[in-house]
Amino acid sequence: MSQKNQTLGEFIIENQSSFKYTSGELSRLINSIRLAAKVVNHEVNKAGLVDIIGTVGDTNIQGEDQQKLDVFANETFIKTMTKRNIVCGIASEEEDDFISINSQDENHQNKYVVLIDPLDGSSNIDVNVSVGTIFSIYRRVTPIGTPVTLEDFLQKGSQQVAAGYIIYGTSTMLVYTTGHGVNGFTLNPAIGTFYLSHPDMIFPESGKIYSVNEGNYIHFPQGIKDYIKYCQMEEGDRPYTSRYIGSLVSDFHRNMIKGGIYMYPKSSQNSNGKLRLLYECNPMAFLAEQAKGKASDGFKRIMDIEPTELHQRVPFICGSKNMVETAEEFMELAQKKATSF
Ligand code: P6P
Repeated sequence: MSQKNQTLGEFIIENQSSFKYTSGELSRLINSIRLAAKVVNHEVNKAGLVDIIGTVGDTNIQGEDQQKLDVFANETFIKTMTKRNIVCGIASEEEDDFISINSQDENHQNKYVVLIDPLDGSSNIDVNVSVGTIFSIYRRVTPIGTPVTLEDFLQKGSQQVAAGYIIYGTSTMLVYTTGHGVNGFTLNPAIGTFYLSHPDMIFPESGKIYSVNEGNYIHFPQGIKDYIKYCQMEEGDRPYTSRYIGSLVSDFHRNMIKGGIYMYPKSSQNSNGKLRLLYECNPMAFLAEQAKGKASDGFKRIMDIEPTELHQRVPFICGSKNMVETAEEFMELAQKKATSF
């Protein structure tokens, strides 16, 4: 049983035996993500100062080329995982194609592939709103010893062995699951150590918060419009409160703690929605289900969707189980009405 104030390192060691593939490789992989998270956190936290300290030509105070933070985050996570000879392939929102990692001393002997959104919500950096990194981990399905193929990445979310996010907010947290519940670790920046601060995180079955960009309301499917109007009605525990940060990790994290629902539906502008299945929706869906919440595209469980493309988008509804199920009921009712004429 995990106890509060355990360090992430102690937690990984203690729980390694509960993970069915106990080669220690996954532990080393989570540790490499932890290290990269601390490096990115350092840069994100001083982002507001970049214009001050980085005003000397195109280089920053360290004399390095000025980099956009999402490019920096991408390079940091890729370099950290590559150098430690832990994964055989990486796919990133910032990379058009997947990267095959031919480990130096072994030929593609590693078993895991990682898909990552290195800095989700990075447009919020300029206005000092919290952002996040999202990661998803699978075992490869093609033969060990051969270069990874697209097939290793186009796996259903139900095949994930681990998933998580780092939220760079008022405090920096790493929240992840290996299929045995969800645990949250808060960084003590003074000593660079993550401590178990939120053991066994659970979505409240219901909540009073709905998160959606209502600026797109007129473009939403009728079922989503009907659900939003339901949230706004004076009845029972409603109206709910609308909270939308514009940063998936932040909205998800708050809703997991307080209870709520996040929606990024398809619209006439985004025919499949905006969020990416493989490195945004699937990892957040794994966390949601492990925290007794739910995640669907409005009709189908996110983790049952058969991927067809690396950067494919899907509609995304995720959060407290009862709220997601109510939204799905509105989607189903609207679809029935539309097809009954
Ligand atoms: P919009 C950030 O770009 C992101 O991928 C999510 O983190 C966030 O919830 C959503 O897009 C915001 O998109 O269209 O509402 O600005």
